[in-house]
Amino acid sequence: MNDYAPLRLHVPEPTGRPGCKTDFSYLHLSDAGTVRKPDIDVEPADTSDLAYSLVRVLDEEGHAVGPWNPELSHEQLLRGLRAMLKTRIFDARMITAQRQKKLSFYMQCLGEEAIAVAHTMALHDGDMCFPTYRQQGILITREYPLVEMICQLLSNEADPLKGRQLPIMYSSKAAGFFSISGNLATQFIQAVGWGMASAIKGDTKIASAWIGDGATAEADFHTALTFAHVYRAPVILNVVNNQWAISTFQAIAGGEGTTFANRGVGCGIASLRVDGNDVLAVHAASQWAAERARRNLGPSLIEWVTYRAGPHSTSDDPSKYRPADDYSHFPLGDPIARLKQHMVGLGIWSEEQHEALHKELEGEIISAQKEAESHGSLLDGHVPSAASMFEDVYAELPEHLRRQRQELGV
Ligand SMILES: Cc1ncc(C[n+]2csc(CCOP(=O)(O)OP(=O)(O)O)c2C)c(N)n1
Ligand SMILES: [Mg+2]
Repeated sequence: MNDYAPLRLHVPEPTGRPGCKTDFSYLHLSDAGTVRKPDIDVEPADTSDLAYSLVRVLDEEGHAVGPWNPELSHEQLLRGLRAMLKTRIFDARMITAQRQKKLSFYMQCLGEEAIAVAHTMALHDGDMCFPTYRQQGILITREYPLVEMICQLLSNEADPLKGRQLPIMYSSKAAGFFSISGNLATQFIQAVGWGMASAIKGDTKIASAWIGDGATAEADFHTALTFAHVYRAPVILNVVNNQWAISTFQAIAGGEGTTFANRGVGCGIASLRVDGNDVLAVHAASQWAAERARRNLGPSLIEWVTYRAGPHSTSDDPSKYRPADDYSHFPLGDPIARLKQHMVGLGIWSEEQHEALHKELEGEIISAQKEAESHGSLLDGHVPSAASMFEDVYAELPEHLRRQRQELGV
């Protein structure tokens, strides 16, 4: 006989479910301006307090406070606001186009716009991003042509990827946007490898890797951290903790008893946990990490705390697994509203200007959409010809594929 109770497992649960309001106290927030900013040559082990607190710059009134204030110029603030708003309007229009059956699938980044936009603003042209499907803000900030993005979404005759990728899985070497892979977490090992190659070549370009909270449970995440640490690869490791991985809560991927930022510290990587809905904090932390990478001080891992405000994709209904109004109670607010409040407080922005910018961007997106649709959409069947599947793989088409192509008559 022994006096032990039967063994049991712990299965994490979210603090809210449909009909039961979320208790967001699990987030462990810090007040704006209270978290220290270490020198860029900080020892990774000396960042463990930063992996548990939350870097924030914008306070409740929209003032920029504390050591992480990046002191952006008015032009930079406006550039950030513009790119975030453009991303949001673009997403909204593409969801409508998907509902109209012009495209097969879409994924929005509602509520997470600040992360991709302000991070990109802190990078240099030529730095390579290895994004997931929720960083369309990178392309928009780098002013990649909207028409090409929409042609990719429509899988039409002018799709630069010839219909070979799921909509939203863009690819542009020139824009420093590595081909998106549907296989989660592959971005991390590829980015570390690219950064290592950049160092081996003696180049000055750095890599930026992206992953979601859920995908950190993949082995590739951990492999990437080991390589990044061992070789001090010039890479920024971004973990976007938007609280959800489709219908599973972030605690299921291991965010309950520790933080995702703390994974980095445990691997010997300088790490920060940052308010992802605070565009100024995102810019400052990204710049800090980029500078470390550029000066051969090694990788940095940043956990961006944010909230996936919309459904996972056009194939998801989140009201089945979380309170429908959850986002309106998220304590870090909305990134666009917060930057707008800051700019209005500075006296450089107004409601009227905001409305005018909204109209202007909407007009730009509508005309890009019209032009893209003139090349076809799923509705009219103007999709790349079947012949294109035989192209771009072999320098000389092998005999058996030549025969298959003949059989198809294309
Ligand atoms: C290796 C792998 N496993 C599972 C999937 C299916 N899948 C696609 S997105 C997703 C959720 C990912 O959540 P997270 O990493 O938190 O990113 P988020 O969607 O929240 O941005 C899953 C499970 C996949 N594409 N690849
Ligand atoms: Mg997620």
